[in-house]
Amino acid sequence: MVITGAEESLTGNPTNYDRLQELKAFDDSKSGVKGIVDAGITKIPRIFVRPPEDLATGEPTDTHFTIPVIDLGGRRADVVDGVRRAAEEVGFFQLVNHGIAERVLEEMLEAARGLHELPREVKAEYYTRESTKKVKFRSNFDLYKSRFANWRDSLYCVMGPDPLDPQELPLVCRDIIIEYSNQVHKLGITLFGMLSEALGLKSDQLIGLECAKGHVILSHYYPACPEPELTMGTTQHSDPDFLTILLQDHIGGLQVLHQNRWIDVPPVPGALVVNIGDLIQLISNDRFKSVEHQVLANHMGPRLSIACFFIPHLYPSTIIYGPIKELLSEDNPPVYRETSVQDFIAYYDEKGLGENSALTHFKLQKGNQEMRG
Ligand SMILES: O=C(O)CCC(=O)C(=O)O
Repeated sequence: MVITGAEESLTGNPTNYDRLQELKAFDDSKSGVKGIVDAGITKIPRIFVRPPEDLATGEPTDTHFTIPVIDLGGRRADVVDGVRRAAEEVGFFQLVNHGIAERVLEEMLEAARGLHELPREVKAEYYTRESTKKVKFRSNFDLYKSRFANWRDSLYCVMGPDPLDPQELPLVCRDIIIEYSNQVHKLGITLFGMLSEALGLKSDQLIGLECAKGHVILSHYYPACPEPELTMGTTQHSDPDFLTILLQDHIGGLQVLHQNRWIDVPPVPGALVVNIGDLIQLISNDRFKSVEHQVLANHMGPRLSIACFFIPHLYPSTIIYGPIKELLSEDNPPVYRETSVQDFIAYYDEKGLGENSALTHFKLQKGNQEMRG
């Protein structure tokens, strides 16, 4: 693999830098960021290096504001109210007492580590960018579209709505992914009921709109980085789904953009992080916020996180999504045009991660915001 280091990228002749060739060399290695780290590098390859202006977006970290923590074991009306406020004001909250046993959370993180730390040749069997594959290991889904590669590898598994053949999952994490997937799906159904009520709708309305119809589990692995100040674990972005439930380990690094300041999402033992996705912002007509977030690279690591995206990916859904009509009025006309999940995802994937929200593309022009009957 010929990938050059940060030193050359900052001081070398830029005409010597064939970015596409270096991306291909990295991709063809099928060993991800972990493979580079295992090779013993001390300077990060320049496909990962960002100029300072691309590292410092937003204002400095705000240490006064904290992400809300919601106790799912509380009185239902209080929980729904907490969910409503968090969804409207922050777009993120941490959830405790959610019903998924700590044993399951710990085993899930341990198995994800086991997967990413398998020998290169075993992981390479799963390494692919083929769009129809339900289980794939890869580094940077938008490798050839983004300006800078992220310091992370991921295992991507489409868990529903059609059941996945367990044999497709790597043995090291097979049973626990299935168990975690079932439990997090149930939790998602509970949360969609609460989000419906928080919008003043019938509690089954979002489920009726198939918001929990499909889910994808992503196991992210962020190796320790020798030069974390030059790169990112995950670029600033919002999520292309209805809702995300995230399990993070103890390392930290996840940050949320709130009023143009980065807020840390500190690891809370046993908690899950929940965030509103772009498609809920669209159907709630901007009432609930799909907020940008990022992950810092770190000298410490590896960091592990397990994201569950509620989205019927690879499923031929026929539902067309637009702002829910019960939420609209003369004073609150639709802000977005209608779209299918497939079109939304195709647009997001083409665009890649970044601060330019996919939602902008689906916004109606001012003159076209008519009420639908
Ligand atoms: O690893 C994390 O904490 C966040 C991952 C994330 O933002 C994503 O999967 O979209």
